[in-house]
Amino acid sequence: MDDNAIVAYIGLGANLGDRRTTLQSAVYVLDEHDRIAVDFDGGIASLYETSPVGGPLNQPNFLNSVIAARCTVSPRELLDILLAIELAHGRTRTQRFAARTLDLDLLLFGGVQSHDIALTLPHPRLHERRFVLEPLAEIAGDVVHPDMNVTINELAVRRRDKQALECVVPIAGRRWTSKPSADEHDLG
Ligand code: PH2
Ligand code: MG
Ligand code: MG
Repeated sequence: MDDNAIVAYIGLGANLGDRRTTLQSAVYVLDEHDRIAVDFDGGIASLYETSPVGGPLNQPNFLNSVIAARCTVSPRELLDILLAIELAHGRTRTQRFAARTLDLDLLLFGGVQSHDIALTLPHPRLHERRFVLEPLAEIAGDVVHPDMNVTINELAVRRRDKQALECVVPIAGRRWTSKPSADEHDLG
């Protein structure tokens, strides 16, 4: 990958269907793009089970995580790629915050700030959501939020205090995207 690649952080969410398989598949499909390289060592956060925030009552729990990817596409191109991957995994859009098979949110794109109506960067709700901040802090704790000028770690701590009751529970470690390799089988 090009030296000019920018690191983007992408939030993953699913609360319908086979959530974990869908999230794994989305990560692999994204990495197949020639101008995007998912950072499989170090850039995959744990997988979390989280209670739904907002949206219709009684929707199922989410699985959430965050990944880092090195990109030589523009933020708009990346957004379109993410939307296409959502559609390929059965995403439909009905009401806002409705249950979904796959949600891919562009959280940060290097230090880019954009207040375009089609794409706001950083993601406008990143700093208020524990289901984003907890996984993001694992892989980007020292990254400074470009609008707020504080680190992701600091934002995560603030939110933990405010929303101590919101359920955000890690259910798989940072290797949750890997498929077992032949070597691991050999070790039994
Ligand atoms: N996404 C939303 C709204 N609410 N709640 C959880 N726990 N996880 C999500 O990914 C999520 C949500 C809108 O995209
Ligand atoms: Mg979302
Ligand atoms: Mg979305």
